[in-house]
Amino acid sequence: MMTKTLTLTATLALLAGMASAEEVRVYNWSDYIDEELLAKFEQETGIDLIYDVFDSNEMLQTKMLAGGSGYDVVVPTGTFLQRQIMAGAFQELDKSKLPNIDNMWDVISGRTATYDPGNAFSINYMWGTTGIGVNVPKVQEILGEDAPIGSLDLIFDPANMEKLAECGVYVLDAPTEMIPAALAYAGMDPDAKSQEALDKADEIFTAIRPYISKFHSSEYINALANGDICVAFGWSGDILQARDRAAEAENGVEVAYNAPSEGALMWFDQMAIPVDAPNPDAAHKFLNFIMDAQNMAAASNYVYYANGNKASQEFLAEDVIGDTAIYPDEAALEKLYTVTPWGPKEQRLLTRLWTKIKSGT
Ligand code: N2P
Repeated sequence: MMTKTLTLTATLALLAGMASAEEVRVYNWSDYIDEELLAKFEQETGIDLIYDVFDSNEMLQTKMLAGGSGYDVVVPTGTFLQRQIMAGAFQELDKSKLPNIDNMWDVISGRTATYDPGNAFSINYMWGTTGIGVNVPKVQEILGEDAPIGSLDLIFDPANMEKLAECGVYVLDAPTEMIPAALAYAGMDPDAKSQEALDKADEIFTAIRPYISKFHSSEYINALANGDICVAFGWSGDILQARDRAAEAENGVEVAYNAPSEGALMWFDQMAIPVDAPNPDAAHKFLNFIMDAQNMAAASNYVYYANGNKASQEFLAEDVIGDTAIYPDEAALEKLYTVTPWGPKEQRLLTRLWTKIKSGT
């Protein structure tokens, strides 16, 4: 009798234990957080955090439009978020569960409201620009002291690219960012989506295609840092992370990031909760944790991206808040542009063009 009672008690305890093993699944960009924060979230909440990474909006969008991703928190860029909201992919945030939302910065919330009116479905995680990463000594050795490291000429002028090909050039596998850059180089509206614009982008990429060694959206961090490549067209913070990795390795590689002088894309990555998230309550806890001023500052200090959290600013390192490549001043801001989403039909044409460009045929 006694034994049986104990067994039952033990069974109940076990079941209770299983029920309390709460989980939250987060799907974020690669190289986009200080992993110590993930451990801190688990310690503070007792919730198991499953953290997966991606490096392409298109990949995330496929999952969001199909549904059933199993994720509780995802991080699309504003333009993609907007289309996914319209497709019904997200649930409205319950702001009563997000007291730290008061920490958010009205300047950025004002801008993200363009993609998510009233910021009803998302909070800003990070924002940044898309631009040029170079191994300065290497590029100057090849193109001379006055190499145009801050200009789109570096990437899109075939005469430069032909020479740079010998030390390696990667560009993002992100058509919604690379096509606008080509259009900015041509002096056209970077947000144009007409056939004429696509043809122009095709022409520009076809001329430099033989000199691009890879289209990839995350490998360039290490490739730049260890000297495998000398140029990457990529994301601001990623290139600044490459700068640090190179400095730590003391390998003679000196990386610099520049937002192109002709104009750079400014984007906003937004945390949102899928409509079919298994654990929306834990998702809100994760969002609230991220919006804590010190947590958000720790994330930015680690990945070198600006964030949309005003209260975090007093905790930011000087080489983050004081760097106009991360927190642009008025003059830097004037050179940044934003873009609008591609509709379903336009997106198909864009994808077809991008596949053609990448294949080099
Ligand atoms: C992080 C890159 C995120 C920027 N590695 C893309 N929106």
